[in-house]
Amino acid sequence: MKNNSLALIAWTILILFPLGDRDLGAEQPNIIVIMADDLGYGDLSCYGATELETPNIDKLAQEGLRFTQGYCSASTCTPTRFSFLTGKYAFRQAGAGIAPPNATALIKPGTETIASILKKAGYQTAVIGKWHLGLGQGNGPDWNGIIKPGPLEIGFDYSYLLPTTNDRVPSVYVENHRVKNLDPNDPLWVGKKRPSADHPTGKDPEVRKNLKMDWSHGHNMTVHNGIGRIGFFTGGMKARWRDEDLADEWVKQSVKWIEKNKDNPFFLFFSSHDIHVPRMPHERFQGKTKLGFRGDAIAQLDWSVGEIRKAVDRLGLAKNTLIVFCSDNGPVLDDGYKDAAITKLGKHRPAGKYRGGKYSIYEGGTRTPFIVNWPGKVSPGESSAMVCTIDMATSFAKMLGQAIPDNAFPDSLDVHGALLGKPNSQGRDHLLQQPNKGPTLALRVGDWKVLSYANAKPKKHLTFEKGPGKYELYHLATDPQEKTNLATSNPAKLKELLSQLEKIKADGRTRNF
Ligand code: NG6
Ligand code: CA
Repeated sequence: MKNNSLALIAWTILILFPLGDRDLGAEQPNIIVIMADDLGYGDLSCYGATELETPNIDKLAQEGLRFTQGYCSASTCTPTRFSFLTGKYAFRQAGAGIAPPNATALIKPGTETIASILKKAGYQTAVIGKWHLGLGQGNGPDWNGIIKPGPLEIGFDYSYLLPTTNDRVPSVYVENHRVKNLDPNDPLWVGKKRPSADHPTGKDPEVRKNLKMDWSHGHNMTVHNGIGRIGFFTGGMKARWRDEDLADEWVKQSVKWIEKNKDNPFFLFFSSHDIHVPRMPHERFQGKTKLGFRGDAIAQLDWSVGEIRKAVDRLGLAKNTLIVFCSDNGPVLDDGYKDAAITKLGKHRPAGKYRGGKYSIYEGGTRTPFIVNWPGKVSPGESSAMVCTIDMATSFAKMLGQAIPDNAFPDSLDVHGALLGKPNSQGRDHLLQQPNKGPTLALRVGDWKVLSYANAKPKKHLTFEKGPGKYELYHLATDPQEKTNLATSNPAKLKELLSQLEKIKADGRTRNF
């Protein structure tokens, strides 16, 4: 009898509170991931920059947790974003390097993503800003029709996109499945070849003379808004944006979307184009710093962060909103335009004390600003836990008690304790770092790091800071600047790390490394 009533109580509890995917005790904070573009470890005043000020991001850091060993998983955009969304290292995925203007959707419908798992956990989900993960299928996006698959097919409820990059055509917004403001009588064409002999390009001396910003390499095909671009496009005149207005637009659309979704848990991927080239911030930011347009674009990014926080505060959501600030790859100065990033650099060190930057597998390529802020939940301070943008998918799912399908997020580790600054929590003990594409890879295990250039056929401008030889080995704790290559003097360590690297490559997942 006693046993029966106990069983009855147990069943009643189970019916009322099913032990399903959701841990009912878990809170469901709104999650906003702000990902900057090409922002280096040393580019913010809260990370030691002295030549410019980033008050809003500094405040986010002061009131939150600032990581000194926060990483993105690659030193270019597409692979980092691919991994952030799918929890899978990009080198495992064919075609996950920098996506060209007409690239088709890299992440196939049905793939579990950070957005789809949060949707399952009851979140409304949106991506606003840079996409650069391809759209559509077959011969490329149907720019004049329904553009799919894209974010809406992999877990996002809403998308408002810069489809590729701000230096790649087409210079339009894609809202959900369509180019915004496209006049059907003025169709948009996007291609690799000059459409006609009289189509003006950035190479034509007469055109070049009058450019708003001159190019230094590449970026000399179609000219739009006085700036040469990668790729060609015609038409869609009413749909075209101005570079100067992009940041305002991301903020405006995000605030609108947050207002609309304030009553349910939401996940916003705020994907800023700042400070990617062409750095052409709004007129009100031009000249705001002494670092030229690169610094002014950082000021604009800082403003965007402030505006998002203001909206969250105004709507009374601050206490229930977890904000992560990160970057998609390390810094670069001349990435194809003459914007004075080098001549006005002065004492500023975009990668802080680290070696390398964008395109490189030295620390500067992937060790980037990483801040977690959740008032009342994440104690302010500094963390030296090793965390990576690739970990957010698993970590947020675990934080929410949401079950992860077995084949999902193979390289994404549960570091939610470290992200929230929980006592005795640990970050990663290892991390693979890649440039744009393999086979060049680096693996950090604890304080050791191996860089492998085996089989690499580096392209000219993508080999920024490649050292000599096939392998490099560094002890980061004593040599954070990766100056003393120990590959020859410590062959045992080299062998150990290389075999761990091979294991991660062969296993297809690192969850159980
Ligand atoms: C490179 C571009 C560079 C930038 C990069 C992608 C040239 C010469 N260089 O190929 O300007 O667009 O691709 O940057 O065209 S990323 O941050 O989106 O990965
Ligand atoms: Ca980038």
